[in-house]
Amino acid sequence: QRTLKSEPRRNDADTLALEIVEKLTYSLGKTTDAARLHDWEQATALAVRDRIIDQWLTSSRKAREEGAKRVCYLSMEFLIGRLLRDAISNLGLTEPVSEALARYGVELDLVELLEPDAALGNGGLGRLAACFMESMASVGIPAFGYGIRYVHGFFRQEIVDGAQVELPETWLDHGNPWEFERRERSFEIGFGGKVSTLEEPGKATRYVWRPAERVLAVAYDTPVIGWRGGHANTLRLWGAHPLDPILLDTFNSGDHVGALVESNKAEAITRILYPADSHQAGQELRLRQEFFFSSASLQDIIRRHLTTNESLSNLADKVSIQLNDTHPAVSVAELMRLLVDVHQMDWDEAWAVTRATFSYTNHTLLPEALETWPVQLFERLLPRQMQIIYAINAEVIRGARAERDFSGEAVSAISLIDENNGRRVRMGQIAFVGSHSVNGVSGLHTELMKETVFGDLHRLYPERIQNKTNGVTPRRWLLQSNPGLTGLISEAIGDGFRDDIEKLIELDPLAQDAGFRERFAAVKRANKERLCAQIEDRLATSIDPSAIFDIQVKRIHEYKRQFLNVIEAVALYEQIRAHPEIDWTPRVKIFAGKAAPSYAQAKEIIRLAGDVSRVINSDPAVRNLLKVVFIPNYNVSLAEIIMPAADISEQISTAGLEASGTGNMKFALNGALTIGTLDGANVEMLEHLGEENIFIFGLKAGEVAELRRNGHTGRGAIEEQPLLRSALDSIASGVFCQDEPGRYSGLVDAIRDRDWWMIAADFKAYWDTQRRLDALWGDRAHWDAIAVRNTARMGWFSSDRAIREYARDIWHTPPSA
Ligand code: 26W
Repeated sequence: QRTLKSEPRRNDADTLALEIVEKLTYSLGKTTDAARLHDWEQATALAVRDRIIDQWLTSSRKAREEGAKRVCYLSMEFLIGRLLRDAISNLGLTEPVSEALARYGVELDLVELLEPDAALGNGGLGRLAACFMESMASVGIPAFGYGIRYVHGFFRQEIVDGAQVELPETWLDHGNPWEFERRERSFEIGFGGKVSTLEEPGKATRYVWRPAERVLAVAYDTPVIGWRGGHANTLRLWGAHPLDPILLDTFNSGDHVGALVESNKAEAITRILYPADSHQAGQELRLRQEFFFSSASLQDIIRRHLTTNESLSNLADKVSIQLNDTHPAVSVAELMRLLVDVHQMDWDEAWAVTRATFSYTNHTLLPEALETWPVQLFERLLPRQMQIIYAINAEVIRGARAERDFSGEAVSAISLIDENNGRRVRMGQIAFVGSHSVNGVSGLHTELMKETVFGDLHRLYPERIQNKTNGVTPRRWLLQSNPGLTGLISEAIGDGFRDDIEKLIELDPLAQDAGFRERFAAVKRANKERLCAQIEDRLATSIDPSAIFDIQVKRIHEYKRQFLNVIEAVALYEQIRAHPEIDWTPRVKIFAGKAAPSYAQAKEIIRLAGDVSRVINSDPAVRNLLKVVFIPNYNVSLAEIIMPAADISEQISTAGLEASGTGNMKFALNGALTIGTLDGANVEMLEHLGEENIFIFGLKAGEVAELRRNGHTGRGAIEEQPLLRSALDSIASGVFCQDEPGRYSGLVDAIRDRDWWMIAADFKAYWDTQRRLDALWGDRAHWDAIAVRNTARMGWFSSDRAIREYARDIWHTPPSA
């Protein structure tokens, strides 16, 4: 098999101009005169896409011919963002494409802005999956990402009268040039129905599942191109379609709506992304989504395996399936069903194959986020999988009793069924026992997994849990989003860091070079001006780029403590008013992030940030010394503008609760100073940066746990700290919401009466650390030196490093780059 283009393509502007105009003419039917910016965007994407396809076909053929082991990354979410700039940059085409377009008076930067974000994820977990896809392609690991093609991705956030409003997102409205529908790659997915048995003399009983409902899963493929175009992998997202598009008999009998009911029900499965990232929705449709994409992916994996292998016995030698949290954990039962019921493998062998094939990553310890399903619902929707779970459970418990003397409480702790809360299936337990490796996403998180949620399973299988600290792709999060800094680094240390990001360490000595520091600061200043323009544009608020930009962007959640940050803003505001004689350091506090639609407290925090910003920003007494800004609709594209523009990165979760964080890495890589707790990957950042280069404060995870055990409330801390007391009094008494003075009394009472998230407990340490940063800002040489060292020392936090560790320790797949 040969690709059509056996000659390597030329990468000069002439060739690209020709190719782009060819697409404009023959694919879009437009002349260069009539073309609008949107047409140029489509034509550019199509021209670039051809080059990706060349590499894609080559990579797929190579993997097939070599019979290479493949990684299958099963994830309910892929938070990709835009792809055009990523593709152009990874193919090394930024200059020729810009030049080609410039010949027609078109600016590449403007063209890129027209692409909608692919927002098929909520936050950290989904963005990590996207970074991992890019890194697997860059490192040269043959891989498939498997997920769901949501018609509506993550909702668009608007702030109306101060409150978050959710609007549907429609990324597919104008087509998607990056995806290929593969109608021939489709599988039937069943739901409900009955299980019957077949007895044959001398043979084990066979189980046959006859689903009551069936839908079709159709593959939509997107190529993912790695750095320097060396390798391309496939992101395969499943769309749900009805087996019969319309029930003609029903239609002909006059029931025109009823004729479409089944079709609508099928398509509903992949219509919408659930927008909660910390509370289990617990709805049937969500379980349907999970099973739908798990089963489709497994059927596809088995089909591919059997085209080149005689049996499924060696499945684990040829594929490694990574479960991205528990959302695809039903895969453990479904693979068992496919192996035993459909392919007639013996149970014990199937169980060994299953465990050798799967591995599982946990991304959260929050009890309310751990997935469990009512046995009744599970049984009704997936009757055969439920039987298999019971059988696995019996075996695990038998082993625990026999080999490790487990009994009583220890047995119920490891059981796949929670008997204490109305019988529920525990997806974490299933993922754990069905995998040969279970990993956390930072050192601290992994240790806490062993001590808390998986304590008993860890005692039963002490070798199974390991750590794989997260990383972020330096292509998107430095080279593409911060071209100014990238250019400066190249001038200083050459281009080696583009291929090996750990070479950034060569910048370290330049922290002592005043000339370099000034150029570094000038890049930061330009990035801040770019953000100012965005804020001016979106909010009609003007901010001063010479102030400290203190930024917290992430999902809104109590444990992430945006509230603590807002309280500090209020306290600072009051101090500035009370002491106008002091030489305050000008600061802009910037927030962005979405609240889950059903998360009332998170929505109140958004509202409070807006209320506080209105009062502070319009008070002449603060003379621009303090501004507070909430930027609506945070997404990947906005993050690409925000990360390079930060002076301070806020990573202030209650210790023990943020599994890793990845925004923390993006900020520091771009030269922001972190103020943070000893939580998640902040701990490893401290190790790599050195304690002079990161600003750690507050309680440690163990201290939080102890205070909680001792019935801590916020009262003591509030009494001791007049600044905190006064800020809370102002918030509670309606200073920022005079139209409805009681609006925030509930939020404040929660701190006084309980302080579950340790806001009062940590306030003083946080305040003091912020003032240390204020003072440091006055010593700009010192500040800039720390900023340079942050960029220099963050190379380890690349997702390339993380992926190489997964490949070495979990997947056993050799990288080729
Ligand atoms: C069932 C509802 C639900 C949906 C999503 C619960 C939990 C989730 C995710 C696991 C939440 C998540 O995104 N976790 C984040 O994962 C990142 C990548 O590992 C970490 O960096 C973040 O610390 C963690 O919060």
